[in-house]
Amino acid sequence: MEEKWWMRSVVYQIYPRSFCDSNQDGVGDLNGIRSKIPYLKKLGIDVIWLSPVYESPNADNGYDISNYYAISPEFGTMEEMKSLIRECRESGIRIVMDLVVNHTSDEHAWFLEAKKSEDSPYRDYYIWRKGEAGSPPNDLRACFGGSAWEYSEETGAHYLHLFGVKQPDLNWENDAVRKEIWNMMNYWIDLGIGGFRMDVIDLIGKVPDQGITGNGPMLHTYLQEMNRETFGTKDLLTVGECWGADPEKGRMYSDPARRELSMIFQFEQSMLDEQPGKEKWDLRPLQLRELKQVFTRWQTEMEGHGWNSLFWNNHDLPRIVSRWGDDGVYRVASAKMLATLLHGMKGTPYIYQGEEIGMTNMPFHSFTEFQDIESLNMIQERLEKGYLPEEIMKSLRAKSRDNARTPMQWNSGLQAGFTEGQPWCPVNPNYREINAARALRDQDSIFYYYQKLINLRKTEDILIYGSYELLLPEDENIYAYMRAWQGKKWLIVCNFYKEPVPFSYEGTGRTILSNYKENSRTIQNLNNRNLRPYEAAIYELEM
Ligand code: TEU
Ligand code: CA
Repeated sequence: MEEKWWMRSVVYQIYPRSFCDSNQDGVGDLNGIRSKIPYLKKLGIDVIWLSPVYESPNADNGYDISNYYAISPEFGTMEEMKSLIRECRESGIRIVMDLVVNHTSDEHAWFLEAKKSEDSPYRDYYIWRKGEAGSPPNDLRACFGGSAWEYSEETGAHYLHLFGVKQPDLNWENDAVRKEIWNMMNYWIDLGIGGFRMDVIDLIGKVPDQGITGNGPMLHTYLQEMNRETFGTKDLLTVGECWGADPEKGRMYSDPARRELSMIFQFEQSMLDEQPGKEKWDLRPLQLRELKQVFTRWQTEMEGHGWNSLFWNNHDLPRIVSRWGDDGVYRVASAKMLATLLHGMKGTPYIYQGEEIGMTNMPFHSFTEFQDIESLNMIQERLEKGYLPEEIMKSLRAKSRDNARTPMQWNSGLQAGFTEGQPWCPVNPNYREINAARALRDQDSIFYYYQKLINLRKTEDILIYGSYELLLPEDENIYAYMRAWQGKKWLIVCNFYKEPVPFSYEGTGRTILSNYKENSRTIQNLNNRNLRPYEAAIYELEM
Protein backbone atom coordinates (compact mmCIF):
# COMPACT_ATOMS: atom_id res chain seq x y z
CA MET A 1 0.00 0.00 0.00
CA GLU A 2 1.10 3.53 -0.79
CA GLU A 3 2.47 5.27 2.33
CA LYS A 4 0.24 7.96 3.79
CA TRP A 5 1.18 10.44 6.51
CA TRP A 6 -1.41 8.95 8.86
CA MET A 7 0.29 5.55 8.78
CA ARG A 8 3.17 6.97 10.81
CA SER A 9 1.00 9.17 13.00
CA VAL A 10 -0.26 8.78 16.53
CA VAL A 11 -3.62 10.38 17.31
CA TYR A 12 -4.57 11.91 20.66
CA GLN A 13 -8.27 12.16 21.43
CA ILE A 14 -9.45 15.22 23.33
CA TYR A 15 -12.82 15.27 25.06
CA PRO A 16 -12.93 19.07 25.28
CA ARG A 17 -15.38 19.34 28.17
CA SER A 18 -12.92 17.51 30.43
CA PHE A 19 -9.53 18.52 29.11
CA CYS A 20 -8.62 22.00 30.34
CA ASP A 21 -10.71 24.96 31.47
CA SER A 22 -9.21 28.38 30.69
CA ASN A 23 -11.92 30.65 32.12
CA GLN A 24 -12.96 29.09 35.44
CA ASP A 25 -16.49 28.15 34.44
CA GLY A 26 -15.74 24.48 35.13
CA VAL A 27 -16.00 23.38 31.50
CA GLY A 28 -12.94 22.62 29.39
CA ASP A 29 -12.60 24.81 26.30
CA LEU A 30 -10.65 25.63 23.14
CA ASN A 31 -8.30 28.08 24.84
CA GLY A 32 -7.58 25.39 27.40
CA ILE A 33 -6.55 23.07 24.59
CA ARG A 34 -4.40 25.81 23.03
CA SER A 35 -2.54 26.18 26.33
CA LYS A 36 -1.66 22.46 26.28
CA ILE A 37 -0.15 22.28 22.79
CA PRO A 38 3.38 22.19 24.27
CA TYR A 39 2.36 19.23 26.44
CA LEU A 40 1.01 17.35 23.42
CA LYS A 41 4.09 18.27 21.43
CA LYS A 42 6.25 16.86 24.18
CA LEU A 43 4.30 13.61 24.13
CA GLY A 44 4.99 13.51 20.40
CA ILE A 45 1.54 13.01 18.89
CA ASP A 46 0.82 14.45 15.47
CA VAL A 47 -2.96 14.46 15.30
CA ILE A 48 -5.73 15.55 17.65
CA TRP A 49 -9.17 13.99 17.32
CA LEU A 50 -11.41 16.59 18.84
CA SER A 51 -14.73 15.31 20.18
CA PRO A 52 -17.60 17.63 19.17
CA VAL A 53 -17.24 21.35 19.91
CA TYR A 54 -20.20 22.46 17.81
CA GLU A 55 -23.28 24.24 19.11
CA SER A 56 -25.34 21.72 21.07
CA PRO A 57 -27.93 21.52 23.84
CA ASN A 58 -25.75 18.74 25.32
CA ALA A 59 -28.31 15.98 25.67
CA ASP A 60 -25.37 13.71 24.77
CA ASN A 61 -22.42 16.02 25.49
CA GLY A 62 -22.13 17.49 22.03
CA TYR A 63 -23.05 14.35 20.05
CA ASP A 64 -26.36 16.15 19.48
CA ILE A 65 -25.48 19.05 17.22
CA SER A 66 -27.80 22.00 16.66
CA ASN A 67 -25.49 23.92 14.31
CA TYR A 68 -22.58 22.38 12.40
CA TYR A 69 -21.19 25.81 11.51
CA ALA A 70 -20.98 27.24 15.02
CA ILE A 71 -18.77 26.56 18.02
CA SER A 72 -20.60 26.02 21.28
CA PRO A 73 -20.15 29.21 23.35
CA GLU A 74 -19.07 27.15 26.36
CA PHE A 75 -16.07 25.97 24.31
CA GLY A 76 -15.24 29.30 22.68
CA THR A 77 -15.64 31.07 19.35
CA MET A 78 -15.02 30.28 15.70
CA GLU A 79 -12.05 32.67 15.83
CA GLU A 80 -10.55 30.62 18.66
CA MET A 81 -11.21 27.45 16.69
CA LYS A 82 -9.30 28.91 13.74
CA SER A 83 -6.47 29.90 16.05
CA LEU A 84 -6.38 26.38 17.48
CA ILE A 85 -6.16 24.88 13.99
CA ARG A 86 -3.40 27.32 13.03
CA GLU A 87 -1.36 26.96 16.22
CA CYS A 88 -1.55 23.19 16.04
CA ARG A 89 -0.41 23.27 12.41
CA GLU A 90 2.56 25.39 13.43
CA SER A 91 3.44 22.67 15.93
CA GLY A 92 3.00 19.94 13.33
CA ILE A 93 -0.32 18.75 14.74
CA ARG A 94 -3.40 18.25 12.59
CA ILE A 95 -6.93 18.46 13.91
CA VAL A 96 -9.42 15.75 13.08
CA MET A 97 -12.99 16.92 13.67
CA ASP A 98 -15.79 14.72 14.93
CA LEU A 99 -18.42 14.35 12.23
CA VAL A 100 -21.79 13.50 13.75
CA VAL A 101 -24.15 13.09 10.83
CA ASN A 102 -26.20 10.01 11.59
CA HIS A 103 -28.41 12.36 13.57
CA THR A 104 -28.70 15.99 14.62
CA SER A 105 -30.09 17.56 17.75
CA ASP A 106 -33.87 18.01 17.86
CA GLU A 107 -32.97 21.67 18.31
CA HIS A 108 -31.26 21.87 14.91
CA ALA A 109 -33.08 24.34 12.63
CA TRP A 110 -33.80 21.51 10.15
CA PHE A 111 -35.64 19.48 12.75
CA LEU A 112 -37.48 22.45 14.23
CA GLU A 113 -38.85 23.11 10.73
CA ALA A 114 -39.39 19.46 9.86
CA LYS A 115 -41.56 18.69 12.84
CA LYS A 116 -43.94 21.62 12.23
CA SER A 117 -45.62 20.27 9.14
CA GLU A 118 -45.58 17.50 6.56
CA ASP A 119 -45.20 20.16 3.90
CA SER A 120 -42.02 21.60 5.32
CA PRO A 121 -39.13 21.47 2.84
CA TYR A 122 -37.14 19.95 5.70
CA ARG A 123 -39.67 17.20 6.47
CA ASP A 124 -37.75 14.56 4.52
CA TYR A 125 -34.47 15.47 6.19
CA TYR A 126 -35.65 13.08 8.92
CA ILE A 127 -37.43 9.74 9.06
CA TRP A 128 -41.17 9.92 9.83
CA ARG A 129 -43.92 7.33 10.01
CA LYS A 130 -47.57 8.25 10.51
CA GLY A 131 -49.34 6.59 13.42
CA GLU A 132 -51.03 6.78 16.77
CA ALA A 133 -49.23 7.89 19.91
CA GLY A 134 -48.04 4.83 21.81
CA SER A 135 -47.99 2.52 18.80
CA PRO A 136 -44.67 2.99 17.06
CA PRO A 137 -44.25 1.61 13.51
CA ASN A 138 -42.11 -1.28 14.72
CA ASP A 139 -40.15 -2.49 17.72
CA LEU A 140 -36.74 -1.04 16.83
CA ARG A 141 -34.86 -0.16 20.02
CA ALA A 142 -32.73 2.93 20.64
CA CYS A 143 -29.10 2.51 21.74
CA PHE A 144 -29.82 4.46 24.91
CA GLY A 145 -32.86 2.34 25.78
CA GLY A 146 -36.54 2.41 24.89
CA SER A 147 -38.21 2.57 21.49
CA ALA A 148 -36.29 4.10 18.58
CA TRP A 149 -39.49 5.94 17.57
CA GLU A 150 -40.76 9.05 19.27
CA TYR A 151 -44.25 10.42 18.74
CA SER A 152 -44.49 14.03 17.64
CA GLU A 153 -47.84 15.66 18.27
CA GLU A 154 -47.73 18.48 15.70
CA THR A 155 -48.16 16.08 12.79
CA GLY A 156 -49.28 12.87 14.46
CA ALA A 157 -46.23 10.92 13.39
CA HIS A 158 -43.23 9.15 14.87
CA TYR A 159 -39.64 10.10 14.04
CA LEU A 160 -36.70 7.71 14.22
CA HIS A 161 -33.91 8.18 16.77
CA LEU A 162 -31.37 5.37 17.09
CA PHE A 163 -29.85 7.20 20.11
CA GLY A 164 -31.62 9.62 22.51
CA VAL A 165 -35.05 11.18 21.83
CA LYS A 166 -33.21 14.46 21.34
CA GLN A 167 -31.11 12.92 18.55
CA PRO A 168 -33.40 12.45 15.51
CA ASP A 169 -31.83 10.40 12.69
CA LEU A 170 -31.14 12.14 9.40
CA ASN A 171 -32.63 10.63 6.27
CA TRP A 172 -29.62 9.77 4.13
CA GLU A 173 -31.84 8.63 1.26
CA ASN A 174 -32.66 12.28 0.69
CA ASP A 175 -30.21 13.81 -1.83
CA ALA A 176 -30.66 17.23 -0.22
CA VAL A 177 -29.45 15.89 3.14
CA ARG A 178 -26.32 14.43 1.64
CA LYS A 179 -25.65 17.66 -0.23
CA GLU A 180 -25.96 19.66 3.02
CA ILE A 181 -23.46 17.30 4.66
CA TRP A 182 -20.94 17.52 1.81
CA ASN A 183 -21.16 21.33 1.94
CA MET A 184 -20.60 21.33 5.66
CA MET A 185 -17.64 18.94 5.40
CA ASN A 186 -16.09 21.12 2.71
CA TYR A 187 -16.51 24.17 4.90
CA TRP A 188 -14.40 22.47 7.60
CA ILE A 189 -11.89 21.12 5.11
CA ASP A 190 -11.40 24.67 3.84
CA LEU A 191 -10.61 25.78 7.39
CA GLY A 192 -7.55 23.54 7.21
CA ILE A 193 -8.49 20.56 9.35
CA GLY A 194 -6.68 17.23 9.06
CA GLY A 195 -9.67 14.96 8.68
CA PHE A 196 -12.81 13.52 10.20
CA ARG A 197 -13.74 10.92 12.80
CA MET A 198 -17.18 9.76 11.72
CA ASP A 199 -19.62 9.02 14.49
CA VAL A 200 -21.61 5.75 14.09
CA ILE A 201 -21.10 6.00 10.36
CA ASP A 202 -22.12 2.37 9.82
CA LEU A 203 -25.73 3.34 10.58
CA ILE A 204 -26.28 5.81 7.74
CA GLY A 205 -27.51 3.15 5.30
CA LYS A 206 -30.33 2.02 7.62
CA VAL A 207 -33.62 0.61 6.37
CA PRO A 208 -35.77 1.07 9.47
CA ASP A 209 -38.89 -0.61 8.07
CA GLN A 210 -36.91 -3.82 7.63
CA GLY A 211 -35.27 -3.47 11.02
CA ILE A 212 -31.88 -2.83 9.37
CA THR A 213 -29.76 -0.31 11.26
CA GLY A 214 -26.03 -1.12 10.81
CA ASN A 215 -24.38 -2.02 7.49
CA GLY A 216 -27.39 -1.16 5.33
CA PRO A 217 -27.37 -1.74 1.57
CA MET A 218 -26.49 1.86 0.63
CA LEU A 219 -23.76 2.42 3.24
CA HIS A 220 -20.75 2.04 0.97
CA THR A 221 -22.40 3.87 -1.91
CA TYR A 222 -22.87 6.87 0.38
CA LEU A 223 -19.27 6.68 1.62
CA GLN A 224 -17.94 6.59 -1.92
CA GLU A 225 -20.09 9.57 -2.79
CA MET A 226 -18.80 11.36 0.32
CA ASN A 227 -15.22 10.62 -0.69
CA ARG A 228 -15.82 11.99 -4.20
CA GLU A 229 -17.69 15.09 -3.06
CA THR A 230 -15.46 16.10 -0.16
CA PHE A 231 -12.08 14.79 0.98
CA GLY A 232 -11.20 12.43 -1.89
CA THR A 233 -8.40 14.55 -3.34
CA LYS A 234 -7.37 16.18 -0.08
CA ASP A 235 -5.03 13.72 1.69
CA LEU A 236 -6.93 13.73 4.99
CA LEU A 237 -7.27 11.15 7.75
CA THR A 238 -10.76 9.71 7.86
CA VAL A 239 -11.82 7.16 10.45
CA GLY A 240 -15.29 5.68 10.74
CA GLU A 241 -16.73 4.48 14.02
CA CYS A 242 -18.13 1.05 13.14
CA TRP A 243 -19.45 -1.05 16.01
CA GLY A 244 -20.76 -3.64 13.59
CA ALA A 245 -17.58 -4.29 11.59
CA ASP A 246 -15.70 -7.55 11.10
CA PRO A 247 -12.44 -7.65 9.12
CA GLU A 248 -14.23 -8.29 5.85
CA LYS A 249 -16.27 -5.14 6.32
CA GLY A 250 -13.11 -3.40 7.54
CA ARG A 251 -11.54 -3.99 4.12
CA MET A 252 -14.59 -2.57 2.37
CA TYR A 253 -14.21 0.70 4.22
CA SER A 254 -10.47 1.06 4.08
CA ASP A 255 -9.16 -0.67 0.95
CA PRO A 256 -7.64 2.32 -0.88
CA ALA A 257 -8.90 0.91 -4.19
CA ARG A 258 -12.48 1.43 -3.03
CA ARG A 259 -12.00 5.12 -2.21
CA GLU A 260 -13.89 5.29 1.03
CA LEU A 261 -12.09 5.91 4.35
CA SER A 262 -8.52 5.73 5.65
CA MET A 263 -9.47 3.34 8.44
CA ILE A 264 -12.20 2.46 10.91
CA PHE A 265 -12.62 1.92 14.63
CA GLN A 266 -13.81 -1.63 15.16
CA PHE A 267 -15.02 -2.84 18.53
CA GLU A 268 -14.76 -6.63 18.51
CA GLN A 269 -12.17 -6.61 21.31
CA SER A 270 -14.21 -4.15 23.27
CA MET A 271 -17.15 -6.52 23.50
CA LEU A 272 -15.16 -9.50 24.82
CA ASP A 273 -15.98 -8.77 28.45
CA GLU A 274 -19.71 -8.80 27.95
CA GLN A 275 -22.00 -11.80 27.66
CA PRO A 276 -22.59 -12.60 23.98
CA GLY A 277 -25.92 -11.35 22.67
CA LYS A 278 -26.54 -9.30 25.80
CA GLU A 279 -25.83 -5.72 26.74
CA LYS A 280 -22.51 -4.09 27.63
CA TRP A 281 -23.67 -4.09 31.26
CA ASP A 282 -23.82 -7.88 31.41
CA LEU A 283 -20.28 -8.57 32.47
CA ARG A 284 -17.99 -11.55 32.09
CA PRO A 285 -14.23 -11.83 32.52
CA LEU A 286 -11.99 -11.27 29.52
CA GLN A 287 -10.33 -14.38 28.04
CA LEU A 288 -6.87 -13.46 26.79
CA ARG A 289 -7.07 -16.11 24.06
CA GLU A 290 -10.13 -14.44 22.59
CA LEU A 291 -8.43 -11.07 22.66
CA LYS A 292 -5.51 -12.55 20.73
CA GLN A 293 -7.86 -14.11 18.19
CA VAL A 294 -9.65 -10.83 17.55
CA PHE A 295 -6.54 -8.67 17.21
CA THR A 296 -4.78 -11.30 15.13
CA ARG A 297 -7.68 -11.63 12.72
CA TRP A 298 -7.69 -7.87 12.15
CA GLN A 299 -3.90 -7.68 11.86
CA THR A 300 -3.70 -10.43 9.28
CA GLU A 301 -6.92 -9.93 7.33
CA MET A 302 -6.40 -6.21 6.73
CA GLU A 303 -2.86 -6.80 5.46
CA GLY A 304 -2.48 -5.12 2.08
CA HIS A 305 -6.21 -4.35 1.76
CA GLY A 306 -6.81 -1.74 4.38
CA TRP A 307 -5.48 -0.15 7.51
CA ASN A 308 -6.16 -0.71 11.20
CA SER A 309 -6.71 1.81 13.91
CA LEU A 310 -5.36 0.72 17.30
CA PHE A 311 -7.03 1.86 20.49
CA TRP A 312 -7.97 0.75 23.98
CA ASN A 313 -9.84 3.80 25.10
CA ASN A 314 -12.17 6.58 24.10
CA HIS A 315 -14.84 8.72 25.74
CA ASP A 316 -17.34 5.81 25.62
CA LEU A 317 -15.16 3.10 27.14
CA PRO A 318 -13.91 2.46 30.66
CA ARG A 319 -10.28 3.27 31.43
CA ILE A 320 -8.11 0.42 30.14
CA VAL A 321 -5.82 0.22 33.17
CA SER A 322 -8.88 -0.41 35.36
CA ARG A 323 -10.49 -2.67 32.81
CA TRP A 324 -7.76 -5.08 31.71
CA GLY A 325 -4.77 -3.94 33.69
CA ASP A 326 -4.39 -3.34 37.40
CA ASP A 327 -5.25 0.07 38.82
CA GLY A 328 -3.71 -0.79 42.20
CA VAL A 329 -0.09 -1.82 42.90
CA TYR A 330 0.72 -2.62 39.29
CA ARG A 331 -0.91 0.43 37.72
CA VAL A 332 2.27 1.75 36.13
CA ALA A 333 3.58 -1.63 34.97
CA SER A 334 0.23 -2.74 33.56
CA ALA A 335 -0.46 0.58 31.81
CA LYS A 336 2.92 0.26 30.08
CA MET A 337 2.25 -3.37 29.21
CA LEU A 338 -1.06 -2.49 27.56
CA ALA A 339 0.62 0.36 25.68
CA THR A 340 3.36 -1.97 24.41
CA LEU A 341 0.88 -4.59 23.27
CA LEU A 342 -1.13 -2.09 21.24
CA HIS A 343 1.59 0.21 19.89
CA GLY A 344 3.66 -2.73 18.70
CA MET A 345 0.97 -3.67 16.22
CA LYS A 346 0.37 -2.48 12.69
CA GLY A 347 -2.01 0.46 12.29
CA THR A 348 -2.52 3.98 13.58
CA PRO A 349 -2.56 4.18 17.39
CA TYR A 350 -5.00 6.41 19.25
CA ILE A 351 -4.42 7.66 22.80
CA TYR A 352 -7.36 8.96 24.81
CA GLN A 353 -6.63 11.92 27.10
CA GLY A 354 -5.29 10.75 30.44
CA GLU A 355 -4.32 7.30 29.14
CA GLU A 356 -0.75 8.56 28.85
CA ILE A 357 -0.62 9.12 32.61
CA GLY A 358 -2.54 5.96 33.50
CA MET A 359 -5.80 7.57 34.62
CA THR A 360 -8.25 5.10 36.16
CA ASN A 361 -11.98 4.53 36.42
CA MET A 362 -13.89 6.65 38.93
CA PRO A 363 -14.80 5.09 42.30
CA PHE A 364 -18.55 5.75 42.01
CA HIS A 365 -20.68 5.14 45.11
CA SER A 366 -24.18 6.27 44.29
CA PHE A 367 -26.55 6.59 41.33
CA THR A 368 -26.69 10.35 41.83
CA GLU A 369 -23.08 10.65 40.69
CA PHE A 370 -23.83 9.62 37.10
CA GLN A 371 -24.42 12.21 34.39
CA ASP A 372 -24.25 10.32 31.12
CA ILE A 373 -27.56 9.75 29.32
CA GLU A 374 -26.70 6.10 28.62
CA SER A 375 -26.02 5.38 32.31
CA LEU A 376 -29.05 7.33 33.53
CA ASN A 377 -31.40 5.52 31.14
CA MET A 378 -29.92 2.17 32.09
CA ILE A 379 -30.35 2.80 35.83
CA GLN A 380 -34.02 3.62 35.30
CA GLU A 381 -34.63 0.72 32.94
CA ARG A 382 -32.94 -1.89 35.13
CA LEU A 383 -34.53 -0.64 38.35
CA GLU A 384 -37.91 -0.98 36.65
CA LYS A 385 -37.01 -4.49 35.55
CA GLY A 386 -36.22 -5.43 39.14
CA TYR A 387 -32.41 -5.62 39.05
CA LEU A 388 -30.78 -5.17 42.46
CA PRO A 389 -29.15 -1.76 42.97
CA GLU A 390 -25.82 -3.48 43.80
CA GLU A 391 -25.88 -5.35 40.50
CA ILE A 392 -26.59 -2.15 38.59
CA MET A 393 -23.84 -0.35 40.47
CA LYS A 394 -21.37 -3.10 39.64
CA SER A 395 -22.09 -2.75 35.92
CA LEU A 396 -21.85 1.03 36.06
CA ARG A 397 -18.56 1.00 37.91
CA ALA A 398 -17.15 -1.29 35.27
CA LYS A 399 -18.69 0.23 32.17
CA SER A 400 -20.29 3.64 32.64
CA ARG A 401 -19.06 6.15 30.10
CA ASP A 402 -18.68 8.63 32.97
CA ASN A 403 -15.51 6.74 33.96
CA ALA A 404 -13.62 8.17 31.02
CA ARG A 405 -15.10 11.64 31.27
CA THR A 406 -13.72 12.87 34.58
CA PRO A 407 -11.45 15.92 34.24
CA MET A 408 -7.91 15.49 33.00
CA GLN A 409 -5.54 15.37 35.98
CA TRP A 410 -2.90 18.01 35.34
CA ASN A 411 -1.37 18.48 38.79
CA SER A 412 -1.87 17.89 42.51
CA GLY A 413 -3.47 21.30 43.09
CA LEU A 414 -7.14 22.13 43.56
CA GLN A 415 -9.40 20.30 41.04
CA ALA A 416 -6.28 18.62 39.66
CA GLY A 417 -5.40 21.84 37.82
CA PHE A 418 -8.29 21.28 35.41
CA THR A 419 -10.17 24.40 36.51
CA GLU A 420 -10.06 27.11 39.13
CA GLY A 421 -13.85 26.95 39.31
CA GLN A 422 -16.30 24.14 40.06
CA PRO A 423 -15.74 21.37 37.50
CA TRP A 424 -18.83 20.18 35.57
CA CYS A 425 -17.96 16.66 36.71
CA PRO A 426 -16.03 15.70 39.86
CA VAL A 427 -12.31 15.04 39.63
CA ASN A 428 -11.13 11.50 40.39
CA PRO A 429 -9.93 11.56 44.03
CA ASN A 430 -6.66 9.88 43.03
CA TYR A 431 -5.38 13.05 41.30
CA ARG A 432 -2.68 13.73 43.90
CA GLU A 433 -0.98 10.51 42.93
CA ILE A 434 -1.94 10.41 39.26
CA ASN A 435 -1.33 13.65 37.39
CA ALA A 436 0.61 15.01 34.44
CA ALA A 437 2.95 17.26 36.44
CA ARG A 438 4.15 14.31 38.47
CA ALA A 439 4.51 12.15 35.36
CA LEU A 440 6.64 14.82 33.71
CA ARG A 441 9.03 14.86 36.67
CA ASP A 442 9.53 11.09 36.66
CA GLN A 443 11.69 9.64 33.89
CA ASP A 444 10.09 6.22 34.48
CA SER A 445 6.53 7.47 34.12
CA ILE A 446 3.88 6.10 31.83
CA PHE A 447 4.03 9.43 29.99
CA TYR A 448 7.67 8.95 28.94
CA TYR A 449 6.98 5.35 28.02
CA TYR A 450 4.28 6.51 25.58
CA GLN A 451 6.70 9.14 24.35
CA LYS A 452 9.19 6.39 23.52
CA LEU A 453 6.58 4.27 21.76
CA ILE A 454 5.49 7.25 19.67
CA ASN A 455 9.07 8.04 18.86
CA LEU A 456 9.77 4.47 17.73
CA ARG A 457 6.92 4.73 15.25
CA LYS A 458 8.60 7.78 13.75
CA THR A 459 11.94 6.12 13.27
CA GLU A 460 11.28 2.41 12.75
CA ASP A 461 9.79 1.25 9.46
CA ILE A 462 9.21 -2.19 10.90
CA LEU A 463 6.38 -0.77 13.03
CA ILE A 464 4.70 0.72 9.97
CA TYR A 465 5.27 -1.98 7.37
CA GLY A 466 6.29 -5.11 9.24
CA SER A 467 4.22 -8.27 9.01
CA TYR A 468 2.50 -9.59 12.15
CA GLU A 469 2.57 -13.15 13.41
CA LEU A 470 0.99 -14.37 16.63
CA LEU A 471 3.10 -16.66 18.84
CA LEU A 472 1.74 -18.99 21.53
CA PRO A 473 -1.91 -18.70 20.44
CA GLU A 474 -3.09 -21.08 23.17
CA ASP A 475 -1.18 -19.50 26.04
CA GLU A 476 -3.57 -18.07 28.61
CA ASN A 477 -1.19 -15.57 30.22
CA ILE A 478 1.19 -14.28 27.59
CA TYR A 479 0.46 -12.23 24.49
CA ALA A 480 3.49 -12.52 22.20
CA TYR A 481 3.85 -11.65 18.54
CA MET A 482 6.50 -11.10 15.92
CA ARG A 483 6.86 -8.21 13.52
CA ALA A 484 9.16 -8.72 10.54
CA TRP A 485 10.41 -6.34 7.87
CA GLN A 486 13.35 -6.45 5.47
CA GLY A 487 15.37 -9.00 7.37
CA LYS A 488 14.64 -7.46 10.75
CA LYS A 489 12.53 -9.15 13.42
CA TRP A 490 10.93 -7.69 16.52
CA LEU A 491 9.49 -9.86 19.24
CA ILE A 492 6.84 -8.22 21.38
CA VAL A 493 6.09 -10.11 24.56
CA CYS A 494 3.60 -9.20 27.29
CA ASN A 495 2.62 -10.89 30.52
CA PHE A 496 -1.03 -9.91 30.68
CA TYR A 497 -1.42 -10.69 34.39
CA LYS A 498 0.19 -10.11 37.77
CA GLU A 499 1.37 -13.68 38.29
CA PRO A 500 4.92 -14.31 37.07
CA VAL A 501 5.00 -16.73 34.16
CA PRO A 502 7.72 -18.67 32.33
CA PHE A 503 8.50 -17.69 28.75
CA SER A 504 10.93 -19.17 26.31
CA TYR A 505 12.08 -18.22 22.85
CA GLU A 506 15.04 -19.96 21.17
CA GLY A 507 17.30 -17.03 20.51
CA THR A 508 18.83 -13.82 21.66
CA GLY A 509 17.72 -10.24 21.23
CA ARG A 510 18.49 -6.63 21.97
CA THR A 511 15.98 -4.80 24.17
CA ILE A 512 14.30 -1.99 22.29
CA LEU A 513 11.93 -1.11 25.12
CA SER A 514 10.82 -2.69 28.38
CA ASN A 515 8.63 -1.74 31.32
CA TYR A 516 11.16 -3.21 33.76
CA LYS A 517 14.64 -1.88 34.26
CA GLU A 518 16.91 -3.81 31.95
CA ASN A 519 20.29 -3.06 30.49
CA SER A 520 18.68 -1.67 27.44
CA ARG A 521 20.35 -2.30 24.11
CA THR A 522 22.33 -5.21 25.56
CA ILE A 523 21.87 -8.73 24.24
CA GLN A 524 19.43 -10.90 26.17
CA ASN A 525 19.06 -14.63 26.11
CA LEU A 526 15.34 -15.14 25.55
CA ASN A 527 15.40 -18.80 26.50
CA ASN A 528 13.92 -19.95 29.83
CA ARG A 529 12.92 -16.63 31.19
CA ASN A 530 10.48 -15.67 33.83
CA LEU A 531 8.18 -12.78 33.02
CA ARG A 532 7.53 -10.57 36.03
CA PRO A 533 4.06 -9.11 36.83
CA TYR A 534 2.74 -7.35 33.73
CA GLU A 535 6.21 -7.44 32.19
CA ALA A 536 6.33 -6.27 28.60
CA ALA A 537 9.20 -5.84 26.19
CA ILE A 538 10.14 -5.36 22.58
CA TYR A 539 13.25 -7.27 21.48
CA GLU A 540 15.08 -7.03 18.21
CA LEU A 541 16.14 -10.56 17.45
CA GLU A 542 19.75 -11.40 16.65
CA MET A 543 19.66 -12.95 13.21
O1 TEU B 1 -21.07 6.13 19.98
C1 TEU B 1 -21.76 5.10 19.33
C2 TEU B 1 -22.31 4.06 20.16
O2 TEU B 1 -22.85 3.11 19.63
C3 TEU B 1 -22.21 4.22 21.61
O3 TEU B 1 -23.43 4.72 22.05
C4 TEU B 1 -21.88 2.96 22.24
O4 TEU B 1 -22.80 1.96 21.95
C5 TEU B 1 -21.87 3.15 23.70
O5 TEU B 1 -21.21 4.33 23.98
C6 TEU B 1 -21.13 2.04 24.37
O6 TEU B 1 -21.07 2.40 25.69
C7 TEU B 1 -21.02 7.36 19.36
C8 TEU B 1 -20.30 8.35 20.25
O7 TEU B 1 -18.97 7.95 20.41
C9 TEU B 1 -21.05 8.46 21.54
O8 TEU B 1 -20.40 9.26 22.47
C10 TEU B 1 -22.41 9.01 21.22
O9 TEU B 1 -23.19 9.04 22.38
C11 TEU B 1 -23.12 8.19 20.15
O10 TEU B 1 -22.30 7.87 19.05
C12 TEU B 1 -24.29 8.97 19.58
O11 TEU B 1 -23.80 10.04 18.82
CA1 CA C 1 -14.31 27.05 30.27
